[in-house]
Amino acid sequence: DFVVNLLKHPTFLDNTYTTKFIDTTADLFNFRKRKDRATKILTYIADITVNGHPETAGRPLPNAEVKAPKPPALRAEPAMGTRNLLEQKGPQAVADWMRAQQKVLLTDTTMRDGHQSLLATRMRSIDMIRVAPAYAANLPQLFSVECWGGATFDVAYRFLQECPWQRLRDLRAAMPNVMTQMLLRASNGVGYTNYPDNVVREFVLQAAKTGVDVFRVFDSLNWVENMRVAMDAVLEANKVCEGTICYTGDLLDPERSKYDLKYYVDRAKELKAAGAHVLGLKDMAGLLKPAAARVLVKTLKQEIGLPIHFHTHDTSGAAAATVLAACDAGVDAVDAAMDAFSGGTSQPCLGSIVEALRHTERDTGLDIGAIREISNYWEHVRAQYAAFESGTAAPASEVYLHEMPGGQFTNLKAQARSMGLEERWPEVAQAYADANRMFGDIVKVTPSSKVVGDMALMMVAQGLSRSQVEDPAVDVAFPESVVDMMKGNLGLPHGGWPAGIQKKVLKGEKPLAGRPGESLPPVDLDAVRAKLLADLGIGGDDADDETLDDEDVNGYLMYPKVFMDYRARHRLYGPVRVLPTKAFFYGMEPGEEVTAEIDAGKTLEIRLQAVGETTEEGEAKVFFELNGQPRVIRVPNRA
Ligand code: BTN
Ligand code: 3PY
Ligand code: ZN
Repeated sequence: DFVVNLLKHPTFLDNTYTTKFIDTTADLFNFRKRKDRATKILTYIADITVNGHPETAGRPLPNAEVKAPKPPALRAEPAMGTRNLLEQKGPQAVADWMRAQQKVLLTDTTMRDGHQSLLATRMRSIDMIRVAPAYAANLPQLFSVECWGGATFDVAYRFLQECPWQRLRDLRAAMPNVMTQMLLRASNGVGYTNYPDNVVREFVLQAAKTGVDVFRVFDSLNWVENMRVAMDAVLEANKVCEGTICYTGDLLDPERSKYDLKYYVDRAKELKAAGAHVLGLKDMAGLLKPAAARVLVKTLKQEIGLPIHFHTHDTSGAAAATVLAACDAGVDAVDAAMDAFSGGTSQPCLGSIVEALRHTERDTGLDIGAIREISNYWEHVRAQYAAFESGTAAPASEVYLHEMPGGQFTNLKAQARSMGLEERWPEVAQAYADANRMFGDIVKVTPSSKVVGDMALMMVAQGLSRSQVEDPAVDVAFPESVVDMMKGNLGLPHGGWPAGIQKKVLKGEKPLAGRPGESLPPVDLDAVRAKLLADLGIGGDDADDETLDDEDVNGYLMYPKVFMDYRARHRLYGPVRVLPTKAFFYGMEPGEEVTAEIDAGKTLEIRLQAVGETTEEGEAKVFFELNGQPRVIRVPNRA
């Protein structure tokens, strides 16, 4: 063992060792049996094959006919795109260029909001990275590819057992000519509550460094004051700052005058003053109707002068009409999802928007054949994720009642199902609307939407009406998230919180006076790094070849427990991100063979031979062939 350790030691291999090397290099004496990455991956497959994946148990299986997705052929060398412009001339030049275009610019959201809204954010990196070169080569005229942020960050660590930063890095490398775009919840980072200012700043700088070009920054209460730290960091990184207003209510409804034209123009002016290069208009629930879009886009174009990037969801089925109305009114860029990931709670259909605008003065110039090929790929990808389909089959005008964001809708439905409330969904929808009014008619988007959702589920589960919840004489144990929001930890909504409900929730405790970030002490980043190194045992004996980089520290700061759990599982299972999606979620069948590229050019050919009997100790023996060599893996049989 000693000799093996010695021969493999980098210092030895480098020829930089001295005679003192053996005395001073403690890890040479660490003979604990280490598992290599291939063994760890086999352990994962064995575990899933024997015990099933906790997330797909009891859910629909992919159709047996489903074939592995095959990315389209590359039609050309990647032509110059928006990313080249950003690199060469900077973010203001990108904004100027946008305004000078007659064509409508398109962002493809498939790799972020598309699967976040249709498949509970479960799309794995490998399915994105494999098609990314086809975007670069075949659709270089896209404005951007939204592929990071929102819920994708924590879901990657938490449920997909992969590093979100690595996804970004790989996508960036595979698509060097098209801008990547992320969704950033301003002071909430990619989390659910406000973080200290220096954590937000570091996160943005790291995201820019790893590969984000366009930052869509929004605040869940449209409080621009609470967006400055994030926006300033984007400006500091010299990336495109898309300062974003969230749309809610109904612009043309005189009864919803809280969110009238003046409200949006005022917010947009604040965002421009805060340094936004682009004005984002984020209709996260798909509430903006065509006639209102005409008025809103036209007015914002006139009054603000920034290029406008419109985002919506097709929950109602009417989103394409709104997008086309926005195009008529002069919107500069719009979001859409590739056909196979469009519609419903996702974005409207990219190919259809391209076709609708063809031969008009706003023709997008995108190659519809290339779109079809990429969408065909996505269709096969989507089929692998049958377990995560929500089963929502038709457009729903009910969205105008509850106003739930597309990304939340399917999640809340699943939550309701797990609480045995699925049959009572219409009540949940009504309670969501009631809770919103009770909180003063607020913007509902992550994380404020989650708070309203928590409240609504509680009201239905406990049979509480809005007036009972508001009644000081009725005892209510409010959800944690509601208390947090009423304390001011998500910031301030337009017009403040209704005094009555705030008083009842806080039980006499005083709410925060200012911006949460002001009162959160900065995190000592060096101390966090040192603690992490110690907790993970890096540099010590039992951490194998683990490392800790700046990306990891930033991941930990967003989600300490989620990150640590991810690292613990990584020790057991290794880089399972390289597995094909079906094997990852369902394990393998005897006789089945998969290929996994563990490093560039280094592949594992994995064949499952048989699942053997379970030993007296409760361990199942699983027989593999790895690159032609027999391997037996034992895993606990928990089934
Ligand atoms: C999770 O759901 O906890 C993350 C996905 C991977 C978890 C693996 S699946 C096999 C093993 N059994 C579990 O319950 N968790 C791990
Ligand atoms: C998110 O914050 O994840 C959203 O998609 C909000 O719309
Ligand atoms: Zn969205």
